[in-house]
Amino acid sequence: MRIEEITLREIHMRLKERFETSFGALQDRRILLVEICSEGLSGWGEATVLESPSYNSEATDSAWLILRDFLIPLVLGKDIAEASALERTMAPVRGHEMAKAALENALWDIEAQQKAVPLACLLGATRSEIACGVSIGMQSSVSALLSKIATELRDGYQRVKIKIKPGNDLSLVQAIRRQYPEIRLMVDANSAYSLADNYRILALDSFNLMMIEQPLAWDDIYEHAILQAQLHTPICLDECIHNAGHAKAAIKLHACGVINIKLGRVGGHSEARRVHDVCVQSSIPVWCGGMLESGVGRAHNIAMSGLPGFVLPGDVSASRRYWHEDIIEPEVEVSSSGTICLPTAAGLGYTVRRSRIEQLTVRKETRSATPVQIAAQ
Ligand code: OSB
Ligand code: MG
Repeated sequence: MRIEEITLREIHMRLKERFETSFGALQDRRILLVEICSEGLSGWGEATVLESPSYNSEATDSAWLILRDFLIPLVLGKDIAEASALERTMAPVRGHEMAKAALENALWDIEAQQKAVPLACLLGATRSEIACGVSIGMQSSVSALLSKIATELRDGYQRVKIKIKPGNDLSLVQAIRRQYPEIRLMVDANSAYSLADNYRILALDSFNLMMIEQPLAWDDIYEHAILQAQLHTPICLDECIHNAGHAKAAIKLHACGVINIKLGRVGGHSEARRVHDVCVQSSIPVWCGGMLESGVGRAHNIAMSGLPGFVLPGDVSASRRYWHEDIIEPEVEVSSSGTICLPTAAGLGYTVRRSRIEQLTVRKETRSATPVQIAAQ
């Protein structure tokens, strides 16, 4: 696959509802999309950055700069045999996983189209539908949270995740468990706690939570191991797992019982699959995390979630939970039993709505490779 042309663009999309976590609130998304053109095919990827470096160290503007000035120049014009080989070409750039994932995933889309198979099949999917949960942002009151949960359960979602922070934790879980003693429930702290307030986390241990996601620092593994030793509830690591090496270390240290995999956080499908494989080998269940993606990022998440280790419901939900109008067709829909059917068309399996994307674009840069030089004989 010769990488002939790359278009980097920023689109603006407003979430239907403000999404609040322990690190802040989000509503107006500045989403980066990458389109690669190769041998008559076009592939799409999304850099799943937030607007500020509050979840990880990347952000919309830093990813734009790294892509434009470093990654695109490295890959443009290269002839790459398989999408999984693109990592090596981008290796001179350290970190910036979300920027890299946008490019690598776009190439996976192209490779799947070239081979005329759905991306999920190319990645090694073993299922035809995936299980879906929801991640509910912090609400203005307990009753608002309870009514939100009621809506999501009515829509069929298989598990509920709520966001917590110190002081906004035990009371929420108690209230939910009073009304719903049995639902599959979990909490995500987005690194809002330290070992000094471990008692707040320990207080959640008796509520039959499926897991407690990233209670401690975004870049810590060791202290999570200390906390896990005090808890029955499995810890799920999110922020601190950037590659298969981190996953191995976390598992060996008993720092977690579950890992969520986000394509952007680990740098794309190749590394995501390695993290998946490490977890499967150690019997650590995984699920697909979300970053409030547009349809492009969501379609990649859906394809990845077909792998055999994704045994728990992911934060992969319907387009209409996020957007009035998504940028893919058909929009992602969730069945009344809380599942998404893997698409059967080649590549991403959804049609990218070019005209809609054009309307939402606020900046765009296209770089073309110079034509192949005919070597002098
Ligand atoms: O920690 O999983 C997280 C959104 C933005 C940043 C981090 C996280 C989240 C979510 C939302 O929980 C998941 C989704 O519905 O896309
Ligand atoms: Mg999380």
